Amino acid sequence: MEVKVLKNILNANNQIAEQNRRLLAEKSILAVNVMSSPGAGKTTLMLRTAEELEDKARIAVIEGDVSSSLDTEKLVQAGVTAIQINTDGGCHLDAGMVNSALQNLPLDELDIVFIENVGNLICPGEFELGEHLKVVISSTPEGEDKPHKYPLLFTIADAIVVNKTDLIPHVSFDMDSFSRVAKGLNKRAALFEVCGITGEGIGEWGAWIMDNLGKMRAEAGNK
Ligand SMILES: Nc1nc2c(ncn2[C@@H]2O[C@H](COP(=O)(O)OP(=O)(O)OP(=O)(O)O)[C@@H](O)[C@H]2O)c(=O)[nH]1
Ligand SMILES: [Mg+2]
Repeated sequence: MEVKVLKNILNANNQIAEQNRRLLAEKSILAVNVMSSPGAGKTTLMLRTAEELEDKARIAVIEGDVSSSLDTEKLVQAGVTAIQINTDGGCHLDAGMVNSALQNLPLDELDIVFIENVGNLICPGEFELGEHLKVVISSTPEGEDKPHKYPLLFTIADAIVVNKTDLIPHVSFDMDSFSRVAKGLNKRAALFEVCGITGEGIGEWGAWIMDNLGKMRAEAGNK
């Protein structure tokens, strides 16, 4: 019985995710779902990405948090178009929430929408949002064993971003071991090593995003 209930919820979510996909395709917008545990550096990556892509693409960020609008305020203060979703206790975003946020963004003036999911390394992996790319951030103080212990997000990710590389000397994070396990779960994912404070590695990450925007638009043009 419970399995059936969960299936119904996921089916309903997937139908709205499909609507989001159609809306994004109509507007030729790339959508990127950014997931991580709380504090791994999602908002910081959004701020650095907005700087990196400033002259290359018009971006907006949908901010998902259980409560508060702190992350949106940070982005807006930095001049980034951003909109807040509060889940009021929910541990992940769903496609309906993203649909409401999309309706409130100036879609005709955007190239890329980043969706900062609720800080959680488990639940966001279960819910399609209609995004083109799934990204998981793992920060070095969390330890190199996260892909072992929370495999789902690492398995479904198109990119795995290791953040807080500046802290490696202090937290004894073994990058080789992390990469080995992550690649064992998912050979397809691009792997980036970045520092949200110094901006190291953000150039490669930004180039990958732009590359995916180009590919998405080329594929849409061929249809
Ligand atoms: N040392 C260091 N600190 C970082 C780095 N990136 C982010 N931080 C800090 O880590 C803390 C959390 O960063 P956020 O970007 O707010 O993390 P988040 O994933 O958005 O957090 P939630 O939205 O609460 O889940 C902040 O104090 C950041 O300044 C980094 O590369 N190095
Ligand atoms: Mg945040």
